[in-house]
Amino acid sequence: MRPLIISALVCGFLALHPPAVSAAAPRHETKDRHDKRMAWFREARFGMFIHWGLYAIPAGEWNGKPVGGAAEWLMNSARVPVSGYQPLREQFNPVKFDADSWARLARRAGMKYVVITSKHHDGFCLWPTAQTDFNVTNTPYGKDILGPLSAACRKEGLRFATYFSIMDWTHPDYLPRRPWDPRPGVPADFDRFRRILKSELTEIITNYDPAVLWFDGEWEDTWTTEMGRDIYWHVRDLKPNIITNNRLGKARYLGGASAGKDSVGDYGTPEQEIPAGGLPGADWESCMTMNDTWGYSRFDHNWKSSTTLIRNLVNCASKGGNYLLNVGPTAEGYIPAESIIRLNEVGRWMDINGDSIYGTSASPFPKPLPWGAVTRKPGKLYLHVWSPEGQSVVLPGLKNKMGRAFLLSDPSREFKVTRIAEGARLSLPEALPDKSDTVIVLEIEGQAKVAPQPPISSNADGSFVLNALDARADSPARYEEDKRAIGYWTDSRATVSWTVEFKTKGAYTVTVEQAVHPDTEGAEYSVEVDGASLTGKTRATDHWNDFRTVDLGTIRIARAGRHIVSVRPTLMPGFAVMNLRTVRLIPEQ
Ligand code: FHN
Repeated sequence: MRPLIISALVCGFLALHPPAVSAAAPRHETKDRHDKRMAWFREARFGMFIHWGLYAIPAGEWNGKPVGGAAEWLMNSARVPVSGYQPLREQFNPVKFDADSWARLARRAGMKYVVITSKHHDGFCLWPTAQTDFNVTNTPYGKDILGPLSAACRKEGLRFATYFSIMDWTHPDYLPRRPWDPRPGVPADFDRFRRILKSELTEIITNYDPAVLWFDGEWEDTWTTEMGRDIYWHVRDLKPNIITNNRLGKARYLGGASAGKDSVGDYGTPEQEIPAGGLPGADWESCMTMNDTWGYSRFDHNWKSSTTLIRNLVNCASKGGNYLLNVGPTAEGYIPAESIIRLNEVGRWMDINGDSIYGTSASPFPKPLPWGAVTRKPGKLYLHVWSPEGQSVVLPGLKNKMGRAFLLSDPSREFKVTRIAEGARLSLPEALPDKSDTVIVLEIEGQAKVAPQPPISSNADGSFVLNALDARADSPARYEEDKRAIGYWTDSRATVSWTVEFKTKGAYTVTVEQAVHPDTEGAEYSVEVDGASLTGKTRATDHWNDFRTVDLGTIRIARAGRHIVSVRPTLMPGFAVMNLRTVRLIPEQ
């Protein structure tokens, strides 16, 4: 059947069966109702991301040459005009697309939901939309993708969800134009574009009933938080219990209470990273590629190991978040073999250890643990051990009465756990049964209770080294494990601080180890202790991971005792204060 006829039929269907707008979603949602709406998401912990569209055809190559960057950005990276990109649809014919096998792969991997790009930045739609002819019906393939995949997900007991890009490099009404796009901007009507977005979203919700709408491409100046809020309520009114991510607003890198006025949506979306402290007070989901690119690239062979994928999943859950792991299918409709192999290995681990992931809450220990990670449920700690130092691990500050400790994969194998001054010590077997992550269940009485972190005391020479790992950072500032520093310090109201025990009063030289992106230099801040302070002004280093030590001068501590040492921004001319690795206080002789 000619594709255009299909579009007309869809259009006709929608005209005859306008989407039944459910009762409007309550504008004030009680915590109880919000928790009910988010419950399945918090239980799921693990989902599949699918980036698939016309970009799978060039697969990272254009005019016979490899194009750098993510494959789904090829049109932008290779500066392809619309007239050169849209003809790709004449080649879209994924005859090997098998929705059932994709959904089965996700289920066997232990995933509980699937998010597919219904429309990425290139504007190509994977469903027979009546809003634009730049869609899957007008291709040699000619058939709906979202329908079969949503049905296959349901068959496998998974929730179906759709990614949806606001930014659109081809739609005539989207602005801004790409710099190399010769089309005049004049006839573009952004308000009409927003109406079309709403109609597309109405089609998706009405026809495919997604559990999540995963928005993206919100960062350009033509898009505002208010527009995002309008879309949010459009979709919530259509489906009141739907969940959206936070990329309708302009606060994607924030989370929890700090997200504030620019935040629109239900959960935070760290990307290609796992916030070291999670996003306190917020639901969140870290999305990551399995190699380096979201869309399929024939040049990207930098595949993460299944051990890394397992530990990423555990790390997300141990910080109270979800892990959305991406696959980029080929133009033929195959999921790459490298992805399948890894997903099957993760699935074998999940078959045995899924209880330590699904429905768990964040670790009760405030700091990262050197030997692995912890997830928990009432009455149980799941100790994820992969890098113990010696034949035991310490649970710092644990105060609960403890019961049995046993291997999740074989409860008959028990381990000795003893109370120590620092908390508790768990003895380990000679060899860990699972090198990727051995899960030991520790039964505890009631909810986990952990003693607060003791104040930082001085070294033998009387100096203090205040590390980022031990700092309290006001959101959005947070610890970044790869930089061993406080990063994402994008709000000048956020301070970083430590509790420090000074045995004596006296004068100290203060140094700050910082990295400053050239675009953000000139931020001013003060280091404050017990009423005394020193000020500093940042100077650029080469990049966010290029740390240099700055001497701020001498500060006098007038009284021995426990004091808060804080670093407080006073001026932030750029979009961030600094990345902060260490503050040192060296006693003056
Ligand atoms: O630009 C996109 C990118 O192509 C990819 O879709 C990721 C996935 O989260 N989102 C945007 C970059 O943040």
